Amino acid sequence: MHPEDKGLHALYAEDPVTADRRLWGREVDPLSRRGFLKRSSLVAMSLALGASIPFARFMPGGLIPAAFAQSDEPFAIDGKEGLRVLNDRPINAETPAHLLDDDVTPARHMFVRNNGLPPEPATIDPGQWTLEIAGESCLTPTTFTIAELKERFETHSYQLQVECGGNGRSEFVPSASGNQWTIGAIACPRFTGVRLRDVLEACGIADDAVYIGYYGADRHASGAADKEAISRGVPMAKALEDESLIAWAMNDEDIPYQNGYPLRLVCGGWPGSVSGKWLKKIVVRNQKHDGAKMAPPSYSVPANPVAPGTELTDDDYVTIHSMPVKSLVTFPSSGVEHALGDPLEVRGQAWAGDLSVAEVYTSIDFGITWQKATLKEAPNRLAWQRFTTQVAFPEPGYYEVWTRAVDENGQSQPMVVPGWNPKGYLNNACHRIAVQVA
Ligand SMILES: Nc1nc2c(c(=O)[nH]1)N[C@H]1C(S)=C(S)[C@@H](COP(=O)(O)O)O[C@H]1N2
Ligand SMILES: [Mo]
Repeated sequence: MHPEDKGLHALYAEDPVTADRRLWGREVDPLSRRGFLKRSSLVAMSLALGASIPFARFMPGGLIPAAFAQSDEPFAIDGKEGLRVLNDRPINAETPAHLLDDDVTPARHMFVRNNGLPPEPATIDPGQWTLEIAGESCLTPTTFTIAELKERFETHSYQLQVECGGNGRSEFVPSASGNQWTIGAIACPRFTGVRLRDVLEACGIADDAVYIGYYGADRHASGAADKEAISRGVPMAKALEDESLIAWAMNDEDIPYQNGYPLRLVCGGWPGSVSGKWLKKIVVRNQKHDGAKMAPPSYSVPANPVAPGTELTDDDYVTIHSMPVKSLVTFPSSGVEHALGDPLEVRGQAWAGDLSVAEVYTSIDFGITWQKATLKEAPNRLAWQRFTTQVAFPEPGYYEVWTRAVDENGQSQPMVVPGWNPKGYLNNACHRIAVQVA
């Protein structure tokens, strides 16, 4: 049996160093690690945490305290602040949860997910930039400048979720290759542009149109000039929604370079990969788009649940459409110290892809009991929703605040990592923060 097939708990018992690297990308303090091997090691775990764990009796075996997941690595990406860099070639960087506390994600805090080599900044001239609309199901292929888009079509603004399909990948066991996103490949800024629908209709959509695909100005990581890094798309119904935008602005400013300046597609609520950056061309297709990273296993999951580690063939997969329900505690940040007696104000964001979020709950006893939070409505469809709640702690010690959202169809976030899949997509397990109550 491959060591990865035994599950994390077994791997910790056998080879804790490898298990740490798999889970955290580094080795953790041995004292901390020893703590979660067995419940009998509670003393060691409490020592490492510097506090007792009042709800220890409810703590799932093998649970690694959220307090151990913190990292304050330095970084430097032009125009970005506070992001955790996962890869610098190409640049991939995620946002710590506490920097997602704004209702509208500021540009400096929006994550970056690059598949290839972005166009050189010096080669980008928004005055010269063109967008070509073509494809076998486009009746009148047309090329627009950005000025022409602004002039010919009505301008719309929406706050839209962009979440990478691989957000949460780091928690899958056996681990999936790719950027080890933890929770921060999500943002919800406000985009301004024209409706994709208006532009496509102006160019004539043939009756046989089923899909659109995008092409960006970035190139494949190999540097090959004729090879796309990524060229994905959405079915016609998603493309024609009011909120699907060809955007030139984010939060009333130019879109940041790393997020697709000067023009990008935004189809909110679906894997971020459908929202093409540095947008140059859109094709209307009479078949499912077949650009780079459209075929399985990219942005695809098994049509039916599979055992972790199962090998699949292309026919076993379906392409991901809407992202699942999810939530994040954005205040306080994990590891906060709190005085016993005062209730702790907890707030965060919740979203559910194409759907709205109906309820958000928090738990301080490892998911045994749940308290309903106050939830705001979204400013528009496909934007995340703010939740707030007050949490009271019964005695001093180490706590975790867990948060769980439920979508309008009654689907809840799972408490543990859901449906293993080869590429590590769609992990919408509950978010947890550590709180030390003294
Ligand atoms: N042209 C182009 N568009 C792209 C990508 C890319 O590498 N090139 N990455 C996609 C992926 S996988 C995601 S998750 C989102 C991320 O958007 P962001 O980098 O602005 O956060 O952009 C998508 N659009
Ligand atoms: Mo992505």
